Amino acid sequence: MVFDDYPHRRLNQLTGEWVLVSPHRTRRPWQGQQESPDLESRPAHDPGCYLCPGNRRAGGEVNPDYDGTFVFTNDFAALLPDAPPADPAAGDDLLVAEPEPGTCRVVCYSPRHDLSMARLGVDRAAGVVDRWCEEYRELGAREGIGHVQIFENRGAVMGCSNPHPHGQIWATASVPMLPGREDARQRAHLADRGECLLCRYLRRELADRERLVFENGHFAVLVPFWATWPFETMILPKAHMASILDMDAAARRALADAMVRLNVRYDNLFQTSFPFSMGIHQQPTDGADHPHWHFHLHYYPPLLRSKSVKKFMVGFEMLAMPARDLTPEAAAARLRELSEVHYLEGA
Ligand code: H2U
Ligand code: ZN
Repeated sequence: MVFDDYPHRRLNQLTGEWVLVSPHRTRRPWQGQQESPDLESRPAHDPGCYLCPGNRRAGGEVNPDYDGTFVFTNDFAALLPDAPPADPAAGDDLLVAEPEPGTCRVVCYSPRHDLSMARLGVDRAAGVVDRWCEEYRELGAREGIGHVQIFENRGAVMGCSNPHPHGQIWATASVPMLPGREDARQRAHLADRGECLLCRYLRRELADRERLVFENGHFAVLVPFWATWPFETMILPKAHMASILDMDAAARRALADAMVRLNVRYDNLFQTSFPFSMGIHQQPTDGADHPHWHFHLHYYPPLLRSKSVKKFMVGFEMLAMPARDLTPEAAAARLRELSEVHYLEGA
């Protein structure tokens, strides 16, 4: 690209936001420390973990002796099913507030305290995908639930309180801000161009291959052209699918395969259990038709240079716009060259 060596900004087609890219800065000297691989191992069962089978949670309930996945309503849920009877802020056009009824669930991926998606194996990971589909279907069908956000927050640097492999689901009445923006952008793109934004984008990425990390029969894993976080990726279904419920059994398994392989590469990058927030963006559950929606997964990892050097969204980024030095193309090349054998295998 003509901008390869010059500061430029790139448009995030999904959000309409811009990111500043400064490729020339990656040439400045870096006296980074060489860090040793993370070899810390955890027990398969931790008596003090509130997600392990048979243990008591804060709410007083005892977890069943589960084998595959286990889902429960969050004991400290950020959302509650009932709206207050009267709206005290009604009519105030300055201090605007609305009730947000909903529910929060925790999804344990495995009874094994010591595993993560990277080391779960494709069969078990496919079980997680099946469970996500069930939850999305069940919560989305509920009266008054307009959106279901499936996500995982992993690693202490991300503020995750427990290493036991798990994710969360927050179901809300309204469509939250970020999926809402993607909804509007995808809708406008289909209306203007007569084609799905992400179908078109994916075709371009599969032709260019510069930002592609790997692919399987049903999914592509890539660093988006407009990525903000250093090693940000997206997983995109090659076929147009509005939600995870559009996947057949083969596609579900292929998604599990893509997630496991990406997580292995991530762990291998800095030889640590790689922290990130990931989430699935898909069509709202408001009952309306959403032909413009192409479901996808976002991975937002904070690490920049090593297992202890993370990117901070501060200064210009907090006050003006996000910025990056490492180009998405360079990040994709790094991820592409990594092994798909986990660094702890056989260690
Ligand atoms: P993290 O993914 O941020 O670690 O969150 C795990 C969730 O588990 C967190 O939202 C919930 C917390 O509220 N939790 C319970 O529901 N029951 C417990 O006994 C402890 C934690
Ligand atoms: Zn545990």
